[in-house]
Order: sequence, then structure tokens, then C-alpha cells
Amino acid sequence: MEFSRKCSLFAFLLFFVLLFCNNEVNASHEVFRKLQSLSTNIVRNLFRTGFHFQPPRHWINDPTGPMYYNGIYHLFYQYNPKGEVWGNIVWAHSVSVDLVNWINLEPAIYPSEAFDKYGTWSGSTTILPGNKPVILYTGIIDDEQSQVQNYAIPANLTDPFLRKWIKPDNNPLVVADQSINKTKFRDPTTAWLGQDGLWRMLVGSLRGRRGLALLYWSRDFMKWTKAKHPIHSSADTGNWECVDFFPVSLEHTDGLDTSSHGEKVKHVLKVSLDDTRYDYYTIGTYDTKKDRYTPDETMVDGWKGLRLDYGNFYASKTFYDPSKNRRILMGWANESDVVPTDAINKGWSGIQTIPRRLWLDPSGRHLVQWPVEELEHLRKQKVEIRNYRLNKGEKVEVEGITPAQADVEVTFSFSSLENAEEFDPSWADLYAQDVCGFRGSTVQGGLGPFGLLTLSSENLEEYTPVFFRVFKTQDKYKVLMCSDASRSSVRNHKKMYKPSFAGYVDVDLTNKTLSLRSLIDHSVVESFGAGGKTVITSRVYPALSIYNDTHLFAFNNGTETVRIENLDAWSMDKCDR
Ligand code: DQQ
Repeated sequence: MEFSRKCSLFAFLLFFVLLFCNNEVNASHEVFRKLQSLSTNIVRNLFRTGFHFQPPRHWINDPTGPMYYNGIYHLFYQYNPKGEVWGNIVWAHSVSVDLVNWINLEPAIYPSEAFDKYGTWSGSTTILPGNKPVILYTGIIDDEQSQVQNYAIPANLTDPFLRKWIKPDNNPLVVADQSINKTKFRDPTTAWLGQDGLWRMLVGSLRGRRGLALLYWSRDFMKWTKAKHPIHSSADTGNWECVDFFPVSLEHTDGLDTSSHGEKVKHVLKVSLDDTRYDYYTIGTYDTKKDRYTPDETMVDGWKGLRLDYGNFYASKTFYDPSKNRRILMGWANESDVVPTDAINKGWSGIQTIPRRLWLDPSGRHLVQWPVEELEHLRKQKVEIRNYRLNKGEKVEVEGITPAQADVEVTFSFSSLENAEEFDPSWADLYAQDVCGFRGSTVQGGLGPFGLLTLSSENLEEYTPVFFRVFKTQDKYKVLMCSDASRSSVRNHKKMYKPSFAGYVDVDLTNKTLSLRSLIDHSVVESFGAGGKTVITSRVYPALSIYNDTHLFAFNNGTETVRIENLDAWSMDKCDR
């Protein structure tokens, strides 16, 4: 069979594997009844992260309603207080002054009333005039998982941590009308105020196979009316969860309040696709008169669109931080060891990614993300490599830090693009992940593969490479970034998900450099390509490369020599949480 046909067959098979086999525990709202009370309460440290957010034990999923209020950051998240698999979901609550160290509080919202007795699912926060925060969340009202939209308010605004939240009696605020599938009607967005004085919020839904962002209006935040049409919808995308809709500036990288609008403002619509379990976004124009959002012509409005993160990343949410004029993104990095017993054996499941600042790239074609600057306070011991040549097949070890818990920034340079390998036109229809699957870190290329071998054992029995390959396509170059978990663990666990995650990087190669930053934290590698133009998070479970037996290398497997211009690596301290 010719190579391109093999690739198509491979892609086809991969599609079905992803669709039907991945994430048994993560992918649905199935309640694993028998597993809910099996909690051992023993938390195993192996694979627990050092500087990512995770609670002391048990299951977590979506970050819900992150906000900044009177000097404190609040993170709410979906949490099972009784077990390590999804179920019994409450809004757990942690607070922070720096988005890095956290204090765990009692859950803010938990099922108790007729309007949320069967579950308190995701939602958002909005700060109302008079500096009054309000939570909008989805309540589950029966065993069929029928959904309504509720609100909650702080019991005491003078408590700096806003520990206690009240669910007023006039809930639910919004119920599904006849036209709506009431089991696919959830995750209200942060509301925004139009110039006409009306509040707007979106609720994710589905009609047939068409994903929808339903629009609701309100003058007083209490009485909501459904608009005649969704703000946007897209054919064949399946159910939309955790919709996020926010403005970004065309002029600067500062964040904007959710109600901002104007000529120099674009809008971003992010949807979490239930079928694929990835977060996709488009950049476009919000017509405030017609209350319609239209993605720019260059955008792909579906499964092949831009992703906030091409790896283990789902149900993300942004918020505007007025204290530093920035928009912050947080996402759930779900596990890849997907059988329930894995989670039960660990005593926990799920982490949140490092909060990232996010803005519009000057090209207007995509967003850019970068870990919040506060993370740098956890940097300890530092090592550097300067001006180091990596010929074909060479690697260099980064020694003198803790490679299992580290922050690494590296810039590679090369003197020519001549040797970039040809991009087979038949690959254009594949996902980047498929291309990484057969053009991995060990397949010799022209310019690349080069990058980092993270969480590596001494003799490379296992490692998670994060790397670039540069391809030639007609008159252009195409940069592939991979974070490949396929060799991440010698553990031969049939159900472990070891994907070769990848995305393309929209980067100008005129100055012949490519940069990479990886946050390595025991069972997670969170990487930012070309200053954050493409981001990939991999969850991995090494068997040999753990704690002090972990190594970190920079490598080059391309025929073209590359140079490490600068490599700075730090051991990372633990955060409080
Ligand atoms: N998780 C929540 C839902 C949301 C889904 C339930 C996304 O509200 O749609 O835990 O992961």
C-alpha cells in the first residue's frame, strides 16, 4: 500500500479509537455507582505534581468560575468529595493571592435543593455593578440529568475569602423551553453588559449534530429571555460544553473586561467539544446590534479548528484580572491512565494547568498563551547552556537541576531552511497528531526533529519528547510541534492513553530560530512553542524516570545542525495547595 494511503487508513482508525475508546472515565457523565464509595483515602505520591493545582485527594474536572475579587483569586472546580472517579459533583473552592499557591476551602456549592439536587455542574462568575460577584451554574434536577441554570451569591461580602455562598429561592433562573434538549443544556458563561443595558449570557447546547451557543438576555439578571437565534452554531460539531466568549484587543496584549467592545476589539468563541474532548476556538466579529458572532473567514469552525491546547486539556475557562490588566486561562488536564482502578490506586484524578495569560497574536490569526509571571517565583536552582552545537543524532544532558520538577526555556537556531523535508500533500487532511504519529522524534528528518527529551530515563527506555519538525510546502514552511507520549512509560498498560499530541505553529522563520518552554512536573509536561503560539499538555506516567532517576536532554535528529542559542532551566519549588 502506498504511504499516503496507509496514512489515511491510519487516520481513519485513529479517529475511531479516539471516538470510542479514549477516556473511559473522563469522557462522559456516566456515574460509576459502584466506584463512588470505594475510596481508599490513601493518596499515592507517585505522579502527584509539585507545582500544578490539585486538591489533596479525589477526582477533579473543569475549572468553573475563576475570578479576581478584592485582591484574591478564586478558583472553583468540579470535584467529587467522595471518590476518585467522576460523580457527586460539587463546586470545590480554593483561593490564592498569586495564582500559584492556593488555600483549600469548603465547597462553595453542593447539591441540596430541588433545582440542583442531582448535581451542581459547571458555570461562571460575573461581577455585577457595585462590585457584587454572582455565580451562574448548571443544576441537575433528576436522574435523567435534566439541566437548568441557577445562581448563587456570597453570604457575606466582607469575608475576604467568600467562603459561604447562598442559592436564593427564586432559582432556577432559566429552564429549557420545548426547543431545547434539556440534557444538553449547560455551563452558563460569564455574562456581559450590552450598551442597551441588557445582560447577555450563553448556554451550550445541541440540535441534531449542530453545536449551539444559546443566547439569553436580562435587564435585572433575574428574569432571562431566550434570543430567537443562538449567538453562533456550527454543523456537525456535536454538543457544546463550557462555552467561553470574550473580547481581545487588536492593539495590545492586555486583557479586556468581558463587556468591552469597539472597533479595535475582536471576539473569541471557545467551545469544549463533548465528542472529541478538546477545546476549540475561533476569532471573529461580534455584531452587537444583531447579537451574532461570525468567525473570521480564515477560521476553521469545527473539529479541525484551532485548539487552545493540543493535548490533555478540556473545559477551560478565562477571566479578566483587573489587577494586572490581563485575561487568564485555566484548563483541566485530565488523566491519560483511564481505567477507574488507576485513579482509585492513586487516590486522586485530574489537575488544573498552570494559569496562562492569553492575548491575540498581532497577525490576528490565533491566540498566544504564556504561564503567569507569578510562576517564576517558584524557580530555584538554575543551569544554563549557551551556544551549543547539536549535529545530526546528538543530544546533550541538562544537568544540575531536578528534571522531574522543572521549568525549561530554550531557543534553537539553524543556519538554513534548505534541508527542511517535503510535506506530503496527502498529510494536509490529517490532524497534526497523526503526522507526529509517524514522523516522531526518532524518525530522522532534515530540519528537525529537535527539542527536549523530558521525563527521560538514563538510557532512554522511556521519555516524552517535545520537539519541532520543519517541513517545506510549495513556497512556504510548515512547523510541526509534537509532545509525544508514545514512549513515555515502559509500563505496558493496555488502556493507558499514550497519544503523540501535536499542533502546527504559525511562526515566521525569517530569523531562523524556534523557541520552546516546557513545564515538567512528574506526570505532566506543559509546553509552549514559539513564545506560546502553540501549546500542548501531555499527561504521562513514567515507571523508570521518577524523582531523582529522571533526566532531561536537548536533542537533534535532523540532518541540519541546530544550535542551542540559550537554554535556561530551573528546579521548581512546590506550591502550597
Ligand atoms: N463537566 C461538567 C459539565 C460540563 C462537563 C460536569 C465538561 O457541566 O459540561 O462535571 O467536562
